[in-house]
Amino acid sequence: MSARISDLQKQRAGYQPKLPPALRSGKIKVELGAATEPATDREAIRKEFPNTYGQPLARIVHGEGLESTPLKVGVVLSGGQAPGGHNVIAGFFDALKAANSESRLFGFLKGPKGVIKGRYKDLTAEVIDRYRNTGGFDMIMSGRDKIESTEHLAACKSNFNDMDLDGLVVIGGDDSNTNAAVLAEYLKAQRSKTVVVGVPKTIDGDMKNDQIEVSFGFDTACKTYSELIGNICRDATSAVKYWHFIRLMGRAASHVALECALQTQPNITLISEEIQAKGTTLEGVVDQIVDVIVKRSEAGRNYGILVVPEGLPEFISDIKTLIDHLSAILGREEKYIHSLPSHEDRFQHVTSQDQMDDHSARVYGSLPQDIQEVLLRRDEHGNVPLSQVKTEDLLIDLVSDKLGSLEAHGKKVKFSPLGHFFGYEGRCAMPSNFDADYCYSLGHAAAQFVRARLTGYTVNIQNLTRPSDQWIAGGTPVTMMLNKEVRKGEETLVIKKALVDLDGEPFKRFAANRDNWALNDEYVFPGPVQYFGPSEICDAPTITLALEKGA
Ligand code: FBP
Repeated sequence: MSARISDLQKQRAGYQPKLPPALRSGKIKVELGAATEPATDREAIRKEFPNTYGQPLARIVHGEGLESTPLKVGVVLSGGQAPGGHNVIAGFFDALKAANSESRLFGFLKGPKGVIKGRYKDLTAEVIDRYRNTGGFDMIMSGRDKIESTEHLAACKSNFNDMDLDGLVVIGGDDSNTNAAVLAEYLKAQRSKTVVVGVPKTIDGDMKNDQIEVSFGFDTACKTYSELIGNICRDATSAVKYWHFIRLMGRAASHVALECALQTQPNITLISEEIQAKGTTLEGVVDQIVDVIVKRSEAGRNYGILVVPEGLPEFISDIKTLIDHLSAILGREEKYIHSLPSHEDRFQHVTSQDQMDDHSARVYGSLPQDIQEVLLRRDEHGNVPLSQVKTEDLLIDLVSDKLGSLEAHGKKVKFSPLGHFFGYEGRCAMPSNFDADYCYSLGHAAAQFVRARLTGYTVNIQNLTRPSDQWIAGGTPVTMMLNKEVRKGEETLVIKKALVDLDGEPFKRFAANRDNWALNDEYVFPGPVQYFGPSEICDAPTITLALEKGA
């Protein structure tokens, strides 16, 4: 890494993140509540987690209780980057050292694979200090491998024995926290002393429930994308000639798109969950967009902003059916299909009458060739690599065709589209004050759970829309958050993924305003994330969180 750091980074290095009162206290204990139950699938969960099922909720409070023996602890970053990961580690480190300066922290390298292979580095104060309040996961890097198989679990146990490890903190999303619980269960069954604690991370914002108010990183990523969208809105009203189609990251849920819509008020925002609930077809989606473009054009506005969530294709009914058909065909004869000499041959084969119905064949045929090709690929987990689908370009093509056909019927609409994708631009941004404080607090909380020898928990900080003086730190047993979902084509026990709730306040606020935003220029320009200045600008949570909590 470069020896030179920016002036802002220098200033941020000195920022002291805020902590909830209980975590600031020199004397800390973890209070256990009543036993918990998952909402569904109880027997299946109890069967897979006999040693960690039904553990109580836990809350960190002021009081005597936790021992201060020196600990050896590991930390791993899992999955996609999210702003604030370094602060989780810094908070974890500071809390461990505050309890006993002899404690040591090891960072497993490049994600869960580092845990399986036993690759780690010593995280000293010197290392930690270089990364305080910075974005990215580059302190120890991340990876998407999973600790799943019995061999992986056994390898982890053996590494932990060799390292004499008291605890492991897994910083990840719903899958990684589920896998952390599996590891916790395994280690407990094996009478290992190593406890495993999870921290909720993902910019997608889909790891949330009654216990976890928001995953870290969502705040900064949405604010960063909103700045960019606001800038484009301003450009659109200046140039008055382009329609900007903006795809936003978020593998499945549309939380990022919804939050950015609430912040910037673009003309059209597609919410995948609504499209799925209404069973809207691809043609239906295109018709909705064209309707707004035509109406704006009639009002003399041949420009506008459309926001589309990355996960959209799998929520459109006929694309979903098409993907299911293609998956079934690939399941039967993937090798044969990929041995065919040209895309034309593959197309003819998969769309033949004995393979798929006419409607799916027509939908497939309506897609541009590059997207047809992506839909014939599967990643190592059997999923379509959807992030490679340029949905913004697909919509631009289909809308252009539709407008072309209107022109053939005498209705001419000027349409100059530009496509954008905002994803990686936001994942490593310098954490907002909200994420810096929240993550540092999560790290502190994780340290107290390891000190209390609690395992199979995901830590949380609650009351997040209030000032940090009123934040409450605690943890939820992972078994309480599990349910059965189909992942990689199989029913699996995982932490329930939170999609956009169409009855929730954020969606209702959006739905109540979108017709106005569609036709008029009601754009809002949030500007860049602010780190220094008035608290109402620097420390504000997302609109989504504020509306969900009635703040
Ligand atoms: P996590 O769920 O692991 O936090 O990752 C989320 C995400 O940023 C998605 O929004 C996006 O679809 C995906 O990662 C991109 O994955 P990759 O980093 O492998 O390109």
